Amino acid sequence: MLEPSMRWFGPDDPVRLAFLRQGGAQTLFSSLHQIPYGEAWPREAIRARREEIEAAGLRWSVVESVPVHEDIKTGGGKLTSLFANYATSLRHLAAEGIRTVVYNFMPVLDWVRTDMAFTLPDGSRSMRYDPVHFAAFDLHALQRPGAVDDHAPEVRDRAADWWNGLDGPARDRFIASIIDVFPGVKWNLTLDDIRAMLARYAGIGEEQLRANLARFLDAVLPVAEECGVRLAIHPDDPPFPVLGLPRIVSTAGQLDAILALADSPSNGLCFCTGSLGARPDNDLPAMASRFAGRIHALHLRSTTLEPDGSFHEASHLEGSTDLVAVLRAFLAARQSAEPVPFRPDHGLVMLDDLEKPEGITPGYSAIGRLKGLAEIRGVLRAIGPR
Ligand code: CS2
Ligand code: MN
Repeated sequence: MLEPSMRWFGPDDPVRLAFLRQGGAQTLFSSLHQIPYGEAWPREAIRARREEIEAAGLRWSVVESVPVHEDIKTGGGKLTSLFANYATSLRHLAAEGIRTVVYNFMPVLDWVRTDMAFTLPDGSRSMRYDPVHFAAFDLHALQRPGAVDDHAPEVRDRAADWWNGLDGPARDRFIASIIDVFPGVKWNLTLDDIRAMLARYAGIGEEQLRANLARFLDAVLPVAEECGVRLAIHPDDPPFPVLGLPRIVSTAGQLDAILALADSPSNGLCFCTGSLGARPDNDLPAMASRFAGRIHALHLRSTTLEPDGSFHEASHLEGSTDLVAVLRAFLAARQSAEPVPFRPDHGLVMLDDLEKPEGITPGYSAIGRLKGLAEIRGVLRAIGPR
């Protein structure tokens, strides 16, 4: 009922297909990162990727992601052709047999961390979010108008101290690690690019962003339904507002509101415990149970919440989220026998990966993810249906 999967970034991924299969994956989450956001995916390119995956003895179960262009999120620009292109991509994917499509609706940035190499007590490395460091980015690097109102005075003081302690190269490295970590692509964005992107959201609050999502779904869901594609929205990471931007995929109430936009199996969720778990008021087992029927893909990871509002990514079975409880709740509530692909959402950097000179795609180490996958498969063997 749950299919073990891994993410694969395509031919440029330093982790080879065979390794993912050896690690226990049966299917893959993959995307065509070479295609610019907003363009239609040609069927031939989809077929080539599918065949490459199948030649390695795996199956392409989930597209993560067909990205949503910023114009769709802001509601400005050539929406008619963007919607048509998205629908074409869905048709072409369905024609090649790939019917689960993850997307997100996070304005401007994908996931945000402030330390991409946070060393844990055992020497393995994780990624961390620290509100003080993020405030330093917002106030001192970006110098966003209005930022001062979004951080508590004590956080602002600590942010200034921390920023003043960094030299020029350290500041540059820190800035790059925040603004240019979109999965699978490198845009060489500058602070000015981010300022321009942020400016487009002036006046867009939660209601307007949800209306823009509704408009997107109105346009593409009929096509998704017709060709049997299930869209699965990925939660916001982190699941609270950043840079003064609205958030609409962070809480149970917000997920309810999205599902209510269209009562259709094509309007579904990618349930990411790593993202949702960074909020202490998200009860993940309860949410996994409540949304079980509309969850089309699972990202499994745990987050350790620290007392000051920081968090870091934990080993899969440790941290603040009880993944065993989440899986029990999901399996108990899920009615359909249709398999749901799950992947370890990120992994720690450990063992030989710590010494790889070429570095590791943030979050997507081979060994740390394989450890996570193996642990989760063990849990499922013990608690899951045979
Ligand atoms: C992913 C997301 O790497 C990750 O953290 O979970 O970036 C995810 O791929 C996108 O947000 C989905 O569109
Ligand atoms: Mn995720």
